[in-house]
Amino acid sequence: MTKALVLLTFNEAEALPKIFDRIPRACADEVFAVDGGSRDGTREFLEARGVRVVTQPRRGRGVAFRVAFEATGADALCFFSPDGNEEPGDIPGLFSEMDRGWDMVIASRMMRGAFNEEDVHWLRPRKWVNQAFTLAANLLWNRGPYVTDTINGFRAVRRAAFQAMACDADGFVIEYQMSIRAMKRALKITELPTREGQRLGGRSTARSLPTGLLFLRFLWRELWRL
Ligand SMILES: Nc1nc2c(ncn2[C@@H]2O[C@H](COP(=O)(O)OP(=O)(O)O)[C@@H](O)[C@H]2O)c(=O)[nH]1
Ligand SMILES: [Mg+2]
Repeated sequence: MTKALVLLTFNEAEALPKIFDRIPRACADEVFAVDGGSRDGTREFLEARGVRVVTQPRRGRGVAFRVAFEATGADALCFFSPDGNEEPGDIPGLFSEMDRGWDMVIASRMMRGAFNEEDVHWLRPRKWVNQAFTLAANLLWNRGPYVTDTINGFRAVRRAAFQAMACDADGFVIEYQMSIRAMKRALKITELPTREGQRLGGRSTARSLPTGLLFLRFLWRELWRL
């Protein structure tokens, strides 16, 4: 099974240099970045280190996932966002699980042994909203073991599985759509516990309320589709 590690970036020039050397690039046959149109030197930073940068036709993480599969012929792709939220040390583990035959392996911030960035607080609004969406997906569509983090983008996916999912979301709802479509098609999903870190600079473009409303609209639409 050939493996590609895909870095997803949009204006990450501040965080990227702080994490880049910790990315275990040798565990993949190929490493490249899909960029949403950075204008802060992200692309130049990567290219100076020999990383191919593929530019998306338009912004959005959903667009980036599809562009990544078109940009490589690898059998399994691991998606990593180098902003500090994801632990690069978990990448080899995700690939090893793929070698065991799973269709999709998700790094979970919610399962036993995992850590969510809000776990330091008593109030965890973002985590709880995520868990509600995850519960809905599991109740509606999952016939296999409970998936604890349907929304995390840090995951590895098999090419054939991604094709079967036929995802059309353009933005931040893409990971949730992938999880739901995988459940609907009874694909084999597993999870590994991960520790979510704090952003290392730059800023998030996923604003909570608009993203939440987008998820609700998406969930409604997904009820009526195969
Ligand atoms: N390729 C690509 N990456 C993106 C895009 N938008 C955001 N990202 C990356 O996706 C990751 C997560 O985005 P972020 O704004 O931090 O969302 P949050 O982690 O949910 O708060 C970061 O590494 C961003 O650089 C996009 O349009 N295209
Ligand atoms: Mg982030």
